Amino acid sequence: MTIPASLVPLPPRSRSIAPGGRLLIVSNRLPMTMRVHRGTVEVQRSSGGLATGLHGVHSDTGGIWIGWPGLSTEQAGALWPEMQQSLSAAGAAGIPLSRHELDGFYSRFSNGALWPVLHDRVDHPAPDDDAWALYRAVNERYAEAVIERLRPGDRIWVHDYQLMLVPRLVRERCPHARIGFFLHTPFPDPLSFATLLHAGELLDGLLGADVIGFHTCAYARRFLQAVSDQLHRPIRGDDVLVGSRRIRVGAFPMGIDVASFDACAAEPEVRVEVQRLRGTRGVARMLGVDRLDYTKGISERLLAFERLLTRSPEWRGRVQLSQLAVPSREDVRAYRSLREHVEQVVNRINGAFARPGWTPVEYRYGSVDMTALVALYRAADVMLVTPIRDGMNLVAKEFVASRSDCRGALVLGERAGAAEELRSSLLVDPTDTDALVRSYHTALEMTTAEQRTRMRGLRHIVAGNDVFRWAAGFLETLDSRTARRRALALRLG
Ligand code: ADQ
Repeated sequence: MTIPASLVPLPPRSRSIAPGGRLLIVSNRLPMTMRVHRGTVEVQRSSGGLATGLHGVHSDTGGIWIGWPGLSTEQAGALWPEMQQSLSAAGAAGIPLSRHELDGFYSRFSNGALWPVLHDRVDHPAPDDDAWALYRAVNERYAEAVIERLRPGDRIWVHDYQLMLVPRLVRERCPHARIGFFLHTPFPDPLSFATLLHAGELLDGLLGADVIGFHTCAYARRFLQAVSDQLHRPIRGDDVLVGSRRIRVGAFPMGIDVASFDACAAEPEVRVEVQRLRGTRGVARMLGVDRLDYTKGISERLLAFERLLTRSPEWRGRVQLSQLAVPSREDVRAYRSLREHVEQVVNRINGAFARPGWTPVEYRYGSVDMTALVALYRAADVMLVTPIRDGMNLVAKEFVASRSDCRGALVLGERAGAAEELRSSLLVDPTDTDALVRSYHTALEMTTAEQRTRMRGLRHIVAGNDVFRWAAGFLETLDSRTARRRALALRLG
């Protein structure tokens, strides 16, 4: 099979999202978290990238967001109906999941088996039959929730690796539905993907969609190769042929809410916090901000920092690495081990090099709000975004959007999806410790003139493709692909 060279990112045609029908968004988690407090239900809205990007089209079209509300059925207990009512008022529908289902579907299959393979790690434990059965059953539950609410003319947009069977399950029952799917992770080498038990069923699950989107052209190409190798489906240009259907596979690089970061960076509270953070003059600040995940390269980054201090004593007392790690998937063993490992390395570096008035690594395990995050980005001289593999990595884009002062240097791992766009960062192989150390030196010694030139280039790219354009671009492609079907559905009522 020849993979077309024409898999270029599809540029969105406009900022506005065409009124192409109601949007049913389907994601593992809802953009709000429910909590039971003193016998009543509380709803907390999330401001994550996906929620921000899709908020407009969701509310403008009277859409429904379908997903898990963050509470097991055991935790919700008798309050589940009340919770569903609050969600419904907010344009959402909650999928009830028990602790057992969450353990099998989410922790063991999605995060224990599928996530590592999608990041090209083949040393993963094989999923057990029970975990796969629960993944299937929960995907069926999501599909059922979509089918129950589907009306003629609706669009369905399914998100991410937890729900790869949903497009096929909906298609089987609703052959004329208009379905898009977006994968937020990388798509790996087809041979890595083939090591996963049930790889073929997962690929086939995705082929229920009309449009399948990835962050980069490379992921889209690998997906087409996997479909050709494993399912022997014909490929024409960027399309997969399944019977009479043509499925569009394309790159839609996700952006962030650039205007919000830019505006936040100008807030007086941020300025005050930046002054405080910069503290001691003459100490350069390096920064890492990540979910605590083994794909983010946190240990490798710390080891390179240790090597910098060991081999270049002139930096001792003159540089500090601030690492912020947001807790993640603590019920999966690999994540608990990673947390212990990172803490050990931090303690070892601080134990070996700290002196009165200077701590080499400042490590924080927790989440911060947007004001604190933007202040950290603004106070940094060097931003380290060095994942081993990453679908996109929005932190790199957030850093750039926060730097209206055009200062600071970005060290970016070449295997993050963002590296396809952010070419004027300092690109580095995140697994090569010496290369990382060299990039730290280059970043720390970069002149302000060079920082400005590079940052201008980066800001141009980030501003040109924000999260609203990303959503509009994907939905416009889905609309143009399915326009005839929509017209027919509306005529037939
Ligand atoms: P993640 O791997 O979670 O998601 P990433 O792109 O790294 O996503 O973004 C993480 C988000 O969490 C950023 O918005 C960042 O600001 C925030 N964050 C991180 N640490 C934080 C902290 N301590 N406190 C507060 N906020 C923090 C997946 C894929 C990515 C892909 C995204 C979007 O793995 O590759 O970019 O989805 O598609």
